[in-house]
Amino acid sequence: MILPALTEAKSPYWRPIKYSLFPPLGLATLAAYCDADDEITLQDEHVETLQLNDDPQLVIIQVYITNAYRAYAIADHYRSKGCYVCLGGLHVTSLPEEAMPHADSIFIGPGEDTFPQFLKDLKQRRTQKIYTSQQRTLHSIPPIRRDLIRRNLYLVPNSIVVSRGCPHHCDFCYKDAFFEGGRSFYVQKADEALAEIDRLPGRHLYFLDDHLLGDRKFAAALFDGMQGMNRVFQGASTVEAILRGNLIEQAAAAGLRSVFIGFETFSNHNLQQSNKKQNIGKDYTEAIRRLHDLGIMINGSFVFGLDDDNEDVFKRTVDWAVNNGITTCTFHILTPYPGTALYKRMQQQGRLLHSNWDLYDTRHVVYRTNGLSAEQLERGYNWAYRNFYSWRNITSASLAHTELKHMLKHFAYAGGWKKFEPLWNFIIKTKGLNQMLPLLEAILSKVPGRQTLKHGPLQHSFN
Ligand code: B12
Ligand code: SF4
Repeated sequence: MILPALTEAKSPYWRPIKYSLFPPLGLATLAAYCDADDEITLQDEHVETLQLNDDPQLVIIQVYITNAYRAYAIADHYRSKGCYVCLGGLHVTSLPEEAMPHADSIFIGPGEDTFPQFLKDLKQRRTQKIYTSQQRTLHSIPPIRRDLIRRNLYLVPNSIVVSRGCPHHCDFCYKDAFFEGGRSFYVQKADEALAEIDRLPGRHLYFLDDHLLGDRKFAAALFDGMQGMNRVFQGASTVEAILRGNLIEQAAAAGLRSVFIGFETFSNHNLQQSNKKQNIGKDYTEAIRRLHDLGIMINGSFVFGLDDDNEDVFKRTVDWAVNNGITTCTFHILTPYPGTALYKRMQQQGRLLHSNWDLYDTRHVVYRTNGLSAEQLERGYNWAYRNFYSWRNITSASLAHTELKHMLKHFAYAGGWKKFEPLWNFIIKTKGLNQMLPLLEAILSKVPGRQTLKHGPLQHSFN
């Protein structure tokens, strides 16, 4: 099983630490369907040199848009040796015709139904060329084969997903294309998710779900079950879910210490055009206040290059993020991924500049822009990263908090993430990454925020 490196691995943008965060969870999920005595190796090119001199019976490759060319080359290599090659993942689902010549079988959509079916077919020597996911459920799936993951190579070995997809339909997102033809948002049973959490050593968890608070009933049961498990965790949510009801308080009580939020843009026109309905008319600053009162750090995500953007969007965004005490920011240049509604719209308008997938990495402009030139957009994007992560702004943003502990955590987290690259590279080389986990857990420890002090019961589960 192989996760080929994203092409970015050979570019000046490459940050080894970013790609040593999470193990290949998708492949480890699929491995669980193999027989216990099958001999499996799971290779992740982001953290190790691939060994391609073997002759396995079966080769499983996960294809993202910016590792597609590398994935096809590896697939061709194994097919020339007579191995059976399967390709699947987001990019194969978007462009099956492109992937097909490089594989014996391709897989469209999530693999929890198609992969076990394929394994049965393989045993009976009647495999098909295309497998399309139809039954969408996470109920009673076998435990992820975490034994295949070399934990010491990752900063966050405990990544976990307890749902698939998302209830929303933003037009730039892969989600609708990937889940076409079936349910596009579904969750595990809460007790099965809790059992998976129980199997993970240590305290820290990173939920990779698109929207951890997306199914309120499930999320409430999950957070309820996590009370007293002594975990600290990170995850993603929308502004809307944070503002509604008291789910976010339950998440904080269960150990949520940092949340990824897609703010994307401050323009209503941009939100409407992107079909990001859940953000329209929502009070971003109120959501931030609520999170900060709970001592939760924020990773804000922003997209540049939407049609209503002009040259001042970069400064406005950075200033807003700093003034509002956002801990880390992820900036993206709008990227029309094949299969998305955005891609179709741009294609109809003749705005796509090329199909060099290596450059579809949210760092390059691959479409004809509207309010900004391509050069302004790329320059502004790079400026925003440099400026937001300047020591000056890291300090100013830290000082936006009311609690001293939150200020210090913010400073350590943002500075540690962006300012010590050579140190991270050294730690990666000496294979000591997971020894840094206690430090991360300490940074994610509880801040006695204003809200939490008011409510007695929330206080004692975690510290
Ligand atoms: C973790 C993650 C990362 C990690 C990836 C490392 C890793 N080891 O996986 C890191 C931090 C490196 C990363 C970086 C980026 N990411 Co990212 N990331 C994710 C995230 C949050 C989770 C992936 C995951 O583990 N999912 C859970 C597992 C269970 O699902 P899965 O991997 O898809 O596998 C299932 C199926 O795809 C299928 N399958 C997969 N392969 C195969 C193969 C076969 C043979 C079969 C049968 C089935 C199959 O079966 C699996 C089980 O159902 C996803 C969002 C998401 N929810 O998936 C975004 C996501 C993949 N990232 C995305 C983006 C845009 C990026 C960045 C460009 C962002 C940036 N500007 O930095 C970069 C670079 C990526 C690139 N250049 O392409 C987009 C990709 C869009 C696209 N069309 O490719 C996603 C979908 C987020 C989004 N909502 O837009 N990312
Ligand atoms: S909320 Fe996020 S994951 Fe959901 S559709 Fe929009 S961009 Fe995709």
